[in-house]
Amino acid sequence: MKEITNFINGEFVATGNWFDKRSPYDGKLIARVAEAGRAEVDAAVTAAQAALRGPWGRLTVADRVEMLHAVANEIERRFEDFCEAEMTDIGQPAHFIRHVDVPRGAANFKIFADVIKNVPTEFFEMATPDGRGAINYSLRAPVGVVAVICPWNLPFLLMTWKLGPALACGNTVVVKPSEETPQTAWLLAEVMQKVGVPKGVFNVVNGFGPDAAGEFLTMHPKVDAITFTGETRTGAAIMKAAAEGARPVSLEMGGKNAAIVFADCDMDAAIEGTLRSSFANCGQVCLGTERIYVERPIFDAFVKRLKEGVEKMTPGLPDDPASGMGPLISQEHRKKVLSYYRIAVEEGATVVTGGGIPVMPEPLQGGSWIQPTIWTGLPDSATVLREEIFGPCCHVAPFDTEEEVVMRANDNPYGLASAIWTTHLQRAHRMAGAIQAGIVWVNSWFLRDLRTPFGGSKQSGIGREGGVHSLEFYTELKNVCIKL
Ligand code: NAD
Ligand code: 6OD
Repeated sequence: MKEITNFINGEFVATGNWFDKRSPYDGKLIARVAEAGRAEVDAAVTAAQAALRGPWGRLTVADRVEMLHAVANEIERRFEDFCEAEMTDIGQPAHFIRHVDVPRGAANFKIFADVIKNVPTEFFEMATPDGRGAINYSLRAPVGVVAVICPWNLPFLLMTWKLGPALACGNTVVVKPSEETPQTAWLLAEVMQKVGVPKGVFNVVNGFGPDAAGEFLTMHPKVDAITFTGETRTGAAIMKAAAEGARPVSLEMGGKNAAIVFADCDMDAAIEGTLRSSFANCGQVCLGTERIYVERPIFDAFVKRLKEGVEKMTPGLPDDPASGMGPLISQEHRKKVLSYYRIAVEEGATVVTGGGIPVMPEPLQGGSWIQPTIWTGLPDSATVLREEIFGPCCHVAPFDTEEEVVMRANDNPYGLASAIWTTHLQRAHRMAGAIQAGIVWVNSWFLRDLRTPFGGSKQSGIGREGGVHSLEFYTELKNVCIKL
């Protein structure tokens, strides 16, 4: 049995308390995880604070860049280990993990190393009353100890997406992986140790959220900033924790994203894109589209083709090349998603396909498998059109005009992402401007250069990270004024 420990001040640390990590595809125990209590969280934060004053704090930008490239290279060398860990933790098809999650994780270290290497500074010359003048320039200093609170849906990608910029900017970190997906943070600790990242710079504490490792970490007075990805409700709790000591937060939270399909779209591309945007990773992607609006003349044809596509998605194990979809992360999450499946029907939905649990062969019956589901026929006020479900499901509704669909898409508490399918150039630009979301895709989905800003509007987030935008959160910008 694998035993996953914490990583504090450069050492792997077990504790007296262990919790179980079970496989999403058969429910079997795959690891036990050492839970960090208050003492371990305190030790991790204290080590991170001390490391700021140690060798790490004295490295030049060039040294840090070299170290981050070494981290990325070592992840690439151990690519198979990371894929295996991620596949067993989240149970999704290998191609998604091999082509998106793990490679993007390594890229997160390289890209932010390049960002910090190339960041310019501003410089102003000013007049002074004595005529000698002065110069002003800006310096970026690390914020300090950053708490990184991670979700389970794309664990490695979303953890490294925060670690890359945090470390590039010279901060030290304490990471709290999701209790559902502890493996890749543990492997990353081995990588950090191997490439010689100084003790205390990178720490991992395992455990749960409320009244546990997550809360102990975000409430810790020596934490200088908190970066979080997860549910909106949790983000609100973290904001409250951050208010104690007036610490900055970066929050990437839930979504209820709309895909909008115009009659002038390339239908094949729109179908392929919507199958991915609503069902990839078993619907467990914050950017996923659970609300689909289709222009009325192509509505029936679109629903028919989407249904055909969904019914071809056979569930299977990650290493089965025929698998179109893995299970949900846990039995608990399946209960939540199934409760929305019930509510949709109670509120009058037509179930186009799915709606329940698939029959799986032994030994997969203990897994949290679920049928991908399409609904039609609900008003925009229906529960499944307002609340984030985070499962493989979507509702498809017809619309008649551009103005109407903009209003309906925006009439939602979330504002993370949107996908527009059209071949009409002016309309694409109009829609991109009108939709309230942090990212608007036109004729694509989940395509983003890591140098661009990423984040949500409304209840989907606070702040933007990505490329130079990450510097706003992970550094303190200070002005230096020198009298000549
Ligand atoms: P979650 O909010 O339940 O948990 C996220 C993390 O927060 C976990 O590590 C958890 O242990 C920790 N946590 C929970 N309560 C806490 C507390 N009171 N104090 C400190 N830490 C606490 O989210 P999840 O279920 O792991 O992830 C799914 C959610 O994440 C979805 O809502 C999804 O939309 C969102 N998400 C958003 C983005 C984005 O970029 N906007 C990306 C991925 C996932
Ligand atoms: O594009 C990314 O790197 C990013 N942060 C994706 C988020 C996916 C959410 O599930």
